[in-house]
Amino acid sequence: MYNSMHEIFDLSKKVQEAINRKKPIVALESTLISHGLPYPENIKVANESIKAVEDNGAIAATIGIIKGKVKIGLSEEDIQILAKEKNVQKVSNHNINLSIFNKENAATTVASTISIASKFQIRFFATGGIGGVHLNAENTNDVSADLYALSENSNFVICSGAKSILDLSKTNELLETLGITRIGYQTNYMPGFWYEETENKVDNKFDEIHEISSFLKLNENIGNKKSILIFNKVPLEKAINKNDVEILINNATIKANRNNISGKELTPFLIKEINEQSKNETLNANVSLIINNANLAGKIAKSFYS
Ligand code: PSU
Ligand code: MN
Repeated sequence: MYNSMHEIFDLSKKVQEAINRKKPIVALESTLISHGLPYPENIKVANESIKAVEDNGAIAATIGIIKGKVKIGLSEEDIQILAKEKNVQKVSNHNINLSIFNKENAATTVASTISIASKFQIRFFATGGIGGVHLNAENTNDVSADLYALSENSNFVICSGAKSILDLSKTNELLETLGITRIGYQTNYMPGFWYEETENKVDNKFDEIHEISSFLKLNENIGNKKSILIFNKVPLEKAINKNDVEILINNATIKANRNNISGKELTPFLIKEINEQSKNETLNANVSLIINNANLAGKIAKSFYS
Protein backbone atom coordinates (compact mmCIF):
# COMPACT_ATOMS: atom_id res chain seq x y z
CA MET A 1 0.00 0.00 0.00
CA TYR A 2 1.11 3.53 -0.73
CA ASN A 3 1.75 5.99 2.10
CA SER A 4 2.34 4.76 5.58
CA MET A 5 2.96 7.50 8.16
CA HIS A 6 6.61 6.53 7.95
CA GLU A 7 6.82 7.13 4.21
CA ILE A 8 5.20 10.55 4.47
CA PHE A 9 6.87 12.12 7.51
CA ASP A 10 10.61 12.43 7.86
CA LEU A 11 12.00 13.65 11.18
CA SER A 12 15.61 14.77 11.26
CA LYS A 13 17.86 12.84 13.63
CA LYS A 14 18.24 15.87 15.84
CA VAL A 15 14.49 16.44 16.14
CA GLN A 16 13.79 12.74 16.71
CA GLU A 17 16.34 12.69 19.50
CA ALA A 18 14.93 15.87 21.04
CA ILE A 19 11.44 14.31 21.02
CA ASN A 20 12.73 11.12 22.64
CA ARG A 21 14.56 13.04 25.36
CA LYS A 22 11.72 15.54 25.90
CA LYS A 23 13.99 18.44 25.08
CA PRO A 24 12.53 21.87 24.19
CA ILE A 25 11.72 22.13 20.47
CA VAL A 26 10.55 25.15 18.49
CA ALA A 27 8.89 24.54 15.12
CA LEU A 28 9.46 27.07 12.33
CA GLU A 29 7.47 27.48 9.11
CA SER A 30 8.68 27.59 5.52
CA THR A 31 6.13 29.79 3.71
CA LEU A 32 7.96 32.86 4.88
CA ILE A 33 11.09 31.39 3.26
CA SER A 34 9.49 30.60 -0.12
CA HIS A 35 6.75 33.21 -0.41
CA GLY A 36 7.22 35.83 2.32
CA LEU A 37 10.79 37.00 1.80
CA PRO A 38 12.99 37.51 -1.26
CA TYR A 39 16.23 35.62 -1.93
CA PRO A 40 18.80 35.85 -0.32
CA GLU A 41 17.22 37.41 2.79
CA ASN A 42 15.03 34.31 3.09
CA ILE A 43 18.08 32.04 3.58
CA LYS A 44 19.53 34.41 6.12
CA VAL A 45 16.27 34.49 8.10
CA ALA A 46 15.86 30.71 7.96
CA ASN A 47 19.39 30.09 9.23
CA GLU A 48 19.44 32.86 11.81
CA SER A 49 16.07 31.79 13.21
CA ILE A 50 17.43 28.27 13.74
CA LYS A 51 20.52 29.75 15.38
CA ALA A 52 18.43 32.04 17.60
CA VAL A 53 16.39 29.07 18.86
CA GLU A 54 19.47 26.92 19.42
CA ASP A 55 21.56 29.64 21.10
CA ASN A 56 18.89 29.61 23.81
CA GLY A 57 19.17 25.89 24.41
CA ALA A 58 16.21 24.60 22.38
CA ILE A 59 16.12 22.58 19.15
CA ALA A 60 14.72 24.14 15.97
CA ALA A 61 12.49 22.11 13.64
CA THR A 62 11.85 23.91 10.36
CA ILE A 63 8.96 22.19 8.58
CA GLY A 64 8.43 21.94 4.82
CA ILE A 65 7.82 19.48 2.00
CA ILE A 66 10.57 18.16 -0.27
CA LYS A 67 9.41 16.01 -3.19
CA GLY A 68 6.28 15.07 -1.32
CA LYS A 69 8.03 14.17 1.95
CA VAL A 70 6.96 16.18 4.97
CA LYS A 71 10.23 17.04 6.67
CA ILE A 72 10.37 18.03 10.32
CA GLY A 73 13.81 19.57 10.64
CA LEU A 74 14.77 20.74 7.14
CA SER A 75 18.47 20.40 6.27
CA GLU A 76 20.49 23.32 4.91
CA GLU A 77 20.14 21.81 1.47
CA ASP A 78 16.34 21.57 1.82
CA ILE A 79 16.21 25.23 2.88
CA GLN A 80 18.20 26.19 -0.23
CA ILE A 81 15.63 24.37 -2.38
CA LEU A 82 12.64 26.08 -0.75
CA ALA A 83 14.40 29.46 -0.87
CA LYS A 84 15.50 29.32 -4.52
CA GLU A 85 13.21 27.12 -6.62
CA LYS A 86 10.47 28.83 -8.56
CA ASN A 87 7.79 26.13 -8.41
CA VAL A 88 7.45 25.74 -4.63
CA GLN A 89 3.76 25.44 -3.66
CA LYS A 90 2.27 27.35 -0.72
CA VAL A 91 0.38 24.80 1.33
CA SER A 92 -2.17 25.31 4.05
CA ASN A 93 -4.44 22.62 5.45
CA HIS A 94 -6.68 22.45 2.35
CA ASN A 95 -3.96 21.53 -0.15
CA ILE A 96 -1.04 19.98 1.74
CA ASN A 97 -2.37 16.49 0.93
CA LEU A 98 -2.09 17.25 -2.78
CA SER A 99 1.54 18.34 -2.60
CA ILE A 100 2.31 15.11 -0.77
CA PHE A 101 0.36 13.11 -3.34
CA ASN A 102 1.98 14.87 -6.32
CA LYS A 103 5.47 14.67 -4.74
CA GLU A 104 6.01 18.41 -4.96
CA ASN A 105 8.26 20.82 -3.14
CA ALA A 106 6.05 22.91 -0.89
CA ALA A 107 6.25 25.50 1.85
CA THR A 108 4.00 25.19 4.87
CA THR A 109 2.02 28.11 6.33
CA VAL A 110 1.34 28.71 10.01
CA ALA A 111 -1.79 26.54 9.74
CA SER A 112 -0.14 23.50 8.19
CA THR A 113 3.10 23.86 10.19
CA ILE A 114 1.38 23.80 13.58
CA SER A 115 -0.90 20.97 12.46
CA ILE A 116 2.17 18.87 11.57
CA ALA A 117 4.12 19.91 14.68
CA SER A 118 1.17 18.84 16.83
CA LYS A 119 1.25 15.31 15.43
CA PHE A 120 4.70 14.98 17.00
CA GLN A 121 3.90 16.72 20.29
CA ILE A 122 5.96 19.77 19.33
CA ARG A 123 4.24 22.60 21.20
CA PHE A 124 6.28 25.72 20.48
CA PHE A 125 6.20 27.57 17.19
CA ALA A 126 7.66 30.90 16.09
CA THR A 127 6.89 33.04 13.05
CA GLY A 128 6.72 36.66 11.92
CA GLY A 129 3.03 37.40 11.73
CA ILE A 130 0.12 35.00 11.55
CA GLY A 131 -2.55 35.21 8.84
CA GLY A 132 -5.95 36.63 9.72
CA VAL A 133 -9.04 38.42 8.45
CA HIS A 134 -8.23 40.29 5.25
CA LEU A 135 -9.31 43.86 4.56
CA ASN A 136 -12.61 43.76 2.66
CA ALA A 137 -13.32 40.24 4.02
CA GLU A 138 -17.00 41.21 4.26
CA ASN A 139 -17.01 40.92 0.46
CA THR A 140 -14.39 38.25 -0.21
CA ASN A 141 -14.68 35.99 2.87
CA ASP A 142 -10.88 35.78 2.84
CA VAL A 143 -9.98 34.67 6.35
CA SER A 144 -6.73 32.77 6.87
CA ALA A 145 -6.93 29.12 7.86
CA ASP A 146 -4.22 30.02 10.40
CA LEU A 147 -6.89 31.25 12.83
CA TYR A 148 -8.86 28.00 12.68
CA ALA A 149 -5.72 25.87 12.95
CA LEU A 150 -4.78 27.81 16.09
CA SER A 151 -8.11 26.89 17.61
CA GLU A 152 -7.85 23.22 16.58
CA ASN A 153 -4.33 22.70 17.96
CA SER A 154 -2.79 23.55 21.31
CA ASN A 155 0.43 25.26 20.32
CA PHE A 156 2.36 28.08 21.95
CA VAL A 157 2.89 30.58 19.17
CA ILE A 158 5.38 33.43 19.39
CA CYS A 159 4.69 36.14 16.78
CA SER A 160 4.40 39.89 16.19
CA GLY A 161 0.62 39.73 15.89
CA ALA A 162 -0.96 39.26 12.49
CA LYS A 163 0.46 40.83 9.34
CA SER A 164 -0.14 44.58 8.94
CA ILE A 165 -1.86 44.05 5.57
CA LEU A 166 -4.86 42.49 7.37
CA ASP A 167 -7.81 43.93 9.23
CA LEU A 168 -6.16 43.63 12.62
CA SER A 169 -9.22 44.55 14.71
CA LYS A 170 -11.35 41.91 13.00
CA THR A 171 -8.51 39.41 13.33
CA ASN A 172 -8.29 40.16 17.03
CA GLU A 173 -12.06 39.70 17.45
CA LEU A 174 -12.02 36.36 15.66
CA LEU A 175 -9.08 35.13 17.78
CA GLU A 176 -11.16 35.92 20.85
CA THR A 177 -14.22 34.18 19.43
CA LEU A 178 -12.15 31.07 18.65
CA GLY A 179 -10.90 30.87 22.25
CA ILE A 180 -7.29 31.78 21.57
CA THR A 181 -5.60 33.57 24.48
CA ARG A 182 -3.50 36.59 23.52
CA ILE A 183 -0.53 37.31 25.75
CA GLY A 184 1.71 40.37 25.40
CA TYR A 185 5.39 39.99 26.17
CA GLN A 186 6.18 43.38 27.68
CA THR A 187 3.27 44.96 25.86
CA ASN A 188 -0.38 45.73 26.62
CA TYR A 189 -1.38 45.82 22.97
CA MET A 190 -1.39 43.42 20.06
CA PRO A 191 1.55 44.38 17.83
CA GLY A 192 0.97 45.54 14.24
CA PHE A 193 3.74 43.38 12.71
CA TRP A 194 5.81 46.06 10.88
CA TYR A 195 4.67 48.66 13.43
CA GLU A 196 4.87 48.41 17.18
CA GLU A 197 1.32 48.28 18.36
CA THR A 198 -2.35 48.33 17.42
CA GLU A 199 -5.19 49.61 19.59
CA ASN A 200 -6.25 46.06 20.47
CA LYS A 201 -5.62 45.14 24.10
CA VAL A 202 -4.11 41.77 24.89
CA ASP A 203 -5.66 39.46 27.50
CA ASN A 204 -2.63 39.84 29.76
CA LYS A 205 0.82 41.37 29.73
CA PHE A 206 3.76 39.41 31.12
CA ASP A 207 7.18 40.98 31.61
CA GLU A 208 9.18 37.87 32.49
CA ILE A 209 9.93 34.67 30.60
CA HIS A 210 9.36 32.51 33.68
CA GLU A 211 5.88 34.01 34.16
CA ILE A 212 4.98 33.08 30.61
CA SER A 213 6.27 29.53 30.97
CA SER A 214 4.37 28.97 34.21
CA PHE A 215 1.21 30.34 32.59
CA LEU A 216 1.72 27.91 29.69
CA LYS A 217 2.14 25.04 32.15
CA LEU A 218 -1.12 25.99 33.81
CA ASN A 219 -2.81 25.72 30.41
CA GLU A 220 -1.36 22.27 30.00
CA ASN A 221 -2.63 21.28 33.45
CA ILE A 222 -6.16 22.56 32.87
CA GLY A 223 -6.21 20.80 29.50
CA ASN A 224 -6.67 23.89 27.33
CA LYS A 225 -6.97 22.44 23.81
CA LYS A 226 -6.49 25.78 22.04
CA SER A 227 -3.32 27.62 21.09
CA ILE A 228 -1.91 30.53 23.06
CA LEU A 229 -0.47 33.51 21.20
CA ILE A 230 2.54 35.25 22.73
CA PHE A 231 3.00 38.64 21.10
CA ASN A 232 6.45 40.16 20.72
CA LYS A 233 6.90 43.62 19.21
CA VAL A 234 9.15 44.33 16.23
CA PRO A 235 12.52 45.59 17.58
CA LEU A 236 12.19 49.36 18.06
CA GLU A 237 15.06 50.34 15.77
CA LYS A 238 13.39 48.57 12.82
CA ALA A 239 9.78 49.52 13.57
CA ILE A 240 7.92 51.56 10.96
CA ASN A 241 5.47 54.36 11.62
CA LYS A 242 1.87 53.12 11.55
CA ASN A 243 0.63 55.92 9.26
CA ASP A 244 3.38 55.22 6.75
CA VAL A 245 2.43 51.53 6.77
CA GLU A 246 -1.23 52.37 6.16
CA ILE A 247 -0.44 54.44 3.08
CA LEU A 248 1.72 51.63 1.69
CA ILE A 249 -1.05 49.08 2.29
CA ASN A 250 -3.68 51.28 0.63
CA ASN A 251 -1.63 51.62 -2.52
CA ALA A 252 -0.72 47.94 -2.65
CA THR A 253 -4.35 46.90 -2.10
CA ILE A 254 -5.51 49.06 -5.01
CA LYS A 255 -2.87 47.43 -7.20
CA ALA A 256 -3.91 43.93 -6.07
CA ASN A 257 -7.55 44.67 -6.95
CA ARG A 258 -6.59 46.07 -10.32
CA ASN A 259 -4.62 42.90 -11.07
CA ASN A 260 -7.35 40.58 -9.73
CA ILE A 261 -5.02 39.06 -7.14
CA SER A 262 -6.88 36.94 -4.59
CA GLY A 263 -6.75 33.71 -2.57
CA LYS A 264 -3.38 32.40 -1.53
CA GLU A 265 -1.59 34.77 -3.93
CA LEU A 266 -2.81 37.86 -2.08
CA THR A 267 -0.56 37.84 1.01
CA PRO A 268 2.71 37.26 -0.94
CA PHE A 269 1.70 39.88 -3.54
CA LEU A 270 1.00 42.59 -0.97
CA ILE A 271 4.17 41.90 1.01
CA LYS A 272 6.35 41.98 -2.10
CA GLU A 273 4.74 45.14 -3.40
CA ILE A 274 5.08 46.95 -0.07
CA ASN A 275 8.72 45.89 0.31
CA GLU A 276 9.44 47.49 -3.06
CA GLN A 277 7.49 50.66 -2.33
CA SER A 278 9.12 51.10 1.08
CA LYS A 279 12.60 50.58 -0.40
CA ASN A 280 12.91 47.49 1.79
CA GLU A 281 12.15 49.22 5.08
CA THR A 282 9.31 46.73 5.62
CA LEU A 283 11.59 43.88 4.56
CA ASN A 284 14.19 44.89 7.15
CA ALA A 285 11.52 45.09 9.83
CA ASN A 286 10.20 41.67 8.78
CA VAL A 287 13.65 40.04 8.91
CA SER A 288 14.40 41.50 12.29
CA LEU A 289 11.09 40.62 13.94
CA ILE A 290 11.16 36.99 12.76
CA ILE A 291 14.62 36.36 14.22
CA ASN A 292 13.64 38.22 17.39
CA ASN A 293 10.57 35.97 17.75
CA ALA A 294 12.65 32.81 17.25
CA ASN A 295 14.96 34.06 19.96
CA LEU A 296 12.10 34.63 22.42
CA ALA A 297 10.55 31.26 21.51
CA GLY A 298 13.85 29.52 22.30
CA LYS A 299 13.93 31.20 25.70
CA ILE A 300 10.34 30.38 26.62
CA ALA A 301 10.63 26.78 25.40
CA LYS A 302 13.81 26.27 27.39
CA SER A 303 12.17 27.70 30.52
CA PHE A 304 9.02 25.58 29.97
CA TYR A 305 10.97 22.30 29.92
CA SER A 306 13.34 23.04 32.82
N1 PSU B 1 4.97 35.68 8.43
C1 PSU B 1 5.80 36.44 7.67
N2 PSU B 1 5.70 36.28 6.30
C2 PSU B 1 4.84 35.38 5.70
C3 PSU B 1 3.99 34.58 6.52
C4 PSU B 1 4.10 34.78 7.88
O1 PSU B 1 6.58 37.25 8.19
O2 PSU B 1 4.82 35.26 4.48
C5 PSU B 1 3.04 33.55 5.90
C6 PSU B 1 2.67 32.51 6.96
O3 PSU B 1 3.07 31.26 6.45
C7 PSU B 1 1.17 32.59 7.09
C8 PSU B 1 0.78 32.99 5.69
O4 PSU B 1 0.61 31.38 7.50
O5 PSU B 1 1.77 33.99 5.39
C9 PSU B 1 -0.65 33.45 5.63
O6 PSU B 1 -1.14 33.27 4.34
P1 PSU B 1 -2.73 33.38 4.05
O7 PSU B 1 -3.07 34.82 4.37
O8 PSU B 1 -2.85 33.09 2.57
O9 PSU B 1 -3.41 32.39 4.92
MN1 MN C 1 -6.56 33.60 2.28
